[in-house]
Amino acid sequence: MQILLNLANKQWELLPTWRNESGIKALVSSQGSGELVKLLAEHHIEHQLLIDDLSPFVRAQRAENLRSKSRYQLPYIDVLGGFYTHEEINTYLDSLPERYPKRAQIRHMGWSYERRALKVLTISNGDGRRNKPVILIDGTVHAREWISPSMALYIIQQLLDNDAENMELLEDYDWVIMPVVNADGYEYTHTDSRYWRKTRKPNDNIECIGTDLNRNFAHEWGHEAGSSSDSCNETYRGARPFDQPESQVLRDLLLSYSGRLSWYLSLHSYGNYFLLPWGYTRDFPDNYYDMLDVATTGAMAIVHATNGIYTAGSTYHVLYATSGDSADYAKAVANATVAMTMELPAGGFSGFDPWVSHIEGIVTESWVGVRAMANDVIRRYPSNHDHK
Ligand code: 0X9
Ligand code: ZN
Repeated sequence: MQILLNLANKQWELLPTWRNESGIKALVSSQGSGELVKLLAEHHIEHQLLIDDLSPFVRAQRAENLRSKSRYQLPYIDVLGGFYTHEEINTYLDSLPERYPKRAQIRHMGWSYERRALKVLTISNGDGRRNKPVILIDGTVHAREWISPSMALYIIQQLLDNDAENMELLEDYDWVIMPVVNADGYEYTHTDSRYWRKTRKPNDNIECIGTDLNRNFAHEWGHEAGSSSDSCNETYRGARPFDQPESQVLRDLLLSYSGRLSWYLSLHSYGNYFLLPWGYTRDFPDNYYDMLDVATTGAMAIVHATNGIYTAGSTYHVLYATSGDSADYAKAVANATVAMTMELPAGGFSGFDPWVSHIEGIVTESWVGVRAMANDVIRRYPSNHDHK
């Protein structure tokens, strides 16, 4: 395990994609595979080649996606019918205020490093009441986690199109949704490299590109245990906190709601986890057990609906140490009452690449959880009606 962990993220881009008590499945670049096999043999680690070349699989998925998407005409999209690019998602978002003039509002928050427009949607019930408390959801902080923007889009459609069922969620709360934070990385996974995680901004060390946005936030930034100072590593934290335009935008968005941010939910994949602060320390925030109750409500709703199993707890304890991630920042600095990372279910070969035909099952199941948690948050932290 230690040998593999030492190799992970290093020169061969080793990506552990799955593990249990008896084995580990990993993805490695073609240049590195020979040397990896040699090293495993030297250390007497039993191993087996599962797939020699993953590119036919990636191409097959790409073809499935393009075929399925071609049935729809922008700006209308079918969230369940494909994975959409950043540009397609922006076109869809931009169409919403026209369709829902009283209920949907788009804010252009800034630009990615490669100058893609970073947009945020606010959904309300249209009653004109200002300064309601807020549920803030982001997606695609990590580029390859494609089910994340799909889930953000599904939530948008539930709140806007399925209003009869979901209007109560908007009675005293506004929802703020940013489906794609890491726009450049996400685009790159569509065009060049399906398993890219980080941003696309070059580093001083010209060999390696990109920073892990979820290690670039200023709260307890830079701990060696939860992030890397090596720009070639997948959890590279950047040279300084917030030296990425995309994390600056998410920071500004979070701070603009501090004081009325009841729930911050960051959509990632994969692993079926509800992860709570802190990531950087074994200690717990003051209201940890309230947050855990909310997460448990989500886990219970999902297990009742589909038998899907989620684990809830602090990132440090149930996953691994992280430092400088957005949930810790939202809790500590933007004063989120509940801050949470949701690791959606795995799909496909690597876990990051569900087939188009699997989107519906994942997002409908996850919506059961998100809806139950939203109701729980709304019940626990009722809005102050004096804000007019
Ligand atoms: O490592 C991460 O950034 C997240 N996992 S992922 O596999 N999607 O990369 C988990 C971050 C969770 N951190 C907090 N909730 N504080
Ligand atoms: Zn992630």
